[in-house]
Amino acid sequence: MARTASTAAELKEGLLAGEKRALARAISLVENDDPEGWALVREVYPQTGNAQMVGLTGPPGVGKSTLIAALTAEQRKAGRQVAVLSIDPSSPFTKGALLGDRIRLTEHFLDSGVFIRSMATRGSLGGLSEATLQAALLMDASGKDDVFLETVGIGQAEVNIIDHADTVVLVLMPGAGDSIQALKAGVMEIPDVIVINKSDHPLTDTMVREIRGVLSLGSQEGWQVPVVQTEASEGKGIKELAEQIAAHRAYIEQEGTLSERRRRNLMNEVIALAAGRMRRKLEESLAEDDSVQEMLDEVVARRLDPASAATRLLERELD
Ligand SMILES: Nc1nc2c(ncn2[C@@H]2O[C@H](COP(=O)(O)OP(=O)(O)OP(=O)(O)O)[C@@H](O)[C@H]2O)c(=O)[nH]1
Ligand SMILES: [Mg+2]
Repeated sequence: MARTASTAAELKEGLLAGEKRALARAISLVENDDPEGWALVREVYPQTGNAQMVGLTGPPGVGKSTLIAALTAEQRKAGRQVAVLSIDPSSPFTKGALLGDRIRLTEHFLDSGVFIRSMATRGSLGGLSEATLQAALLMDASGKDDVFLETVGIGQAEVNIIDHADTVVLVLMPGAGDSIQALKAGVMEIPDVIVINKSDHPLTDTMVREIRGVLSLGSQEGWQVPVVQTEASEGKGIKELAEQIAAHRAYIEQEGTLSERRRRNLMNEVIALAAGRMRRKLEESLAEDDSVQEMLDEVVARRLDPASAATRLLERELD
């Protein structure tokens, strides 16, 4: 027991001191749903809230990882500590298969000021699992100045990242007409910054015009979403992107929307955690409790409707 306690204390100390290994170990604990991991997050939580959380989302292959690598280099030049959390698409068929493949940050692996981690979303549709939020908090607690969250966004999927980022960057590439349609239709939330990467492509200008057209339909007050052209693989436009991210950050800080946004994010986080636990509990009772099975039989036999069954199930759990 005593040994465990001292190890936990050491881990916390290492984490708060910004040690790479302590951070890696702490994230593994939460990833494995180890109670020690949750306890650690509980303890270091008061030390979080200092990192700038930037979410990059967008369709597969648009260059999110390449952009993050370039942004990381930019932030390192300014002496900032960086963490990158790349979230793998949740496909039950490719569980973890894409791991590593998605990260284009090899140049930063040996830098002690950069921490890189890839996580697979365990089947929770569309994004950041519980463990991912905890991992981001741990990165924050370990003193990172910038945390870049990467997630593949296809329609609804980016809603999750918006819950955890102070600034959301949507990355697109020329010719991605679908994304413009999604933005127009409101399927995709309007981000804080839009990047058109691979701007060496001849269709770039058309794309920028179309995006500006969609944005002009939105509010002309408050933060005006900048459209930045980059060529991530060549390091072009990265400085401007970093500046726009910083400008957005300054804007929300000055307007007081940062704290509002974080309040909303944390509320969402609490609800997501509670909902996740509730779901697990319900599934357990479904598997273990005969009376629940019998109730389900009633639904199958069309004697009880699904909504009434759900009400009964909830009443039992909340008692
Ligand atoms: N021509 C060109 N290619 C680029 C540019 N930026 C990235 N690429 C290439 O595009 C491919 C995909 O880049 P990634 O950074 O892996 O894209 P991603 O959005 O992270 O991809 P996923 O994580 O798989 O969704 C790679 O082969 C990059 O080298 C660019 O500005 N111009
Ligand atoms: Mg990637």
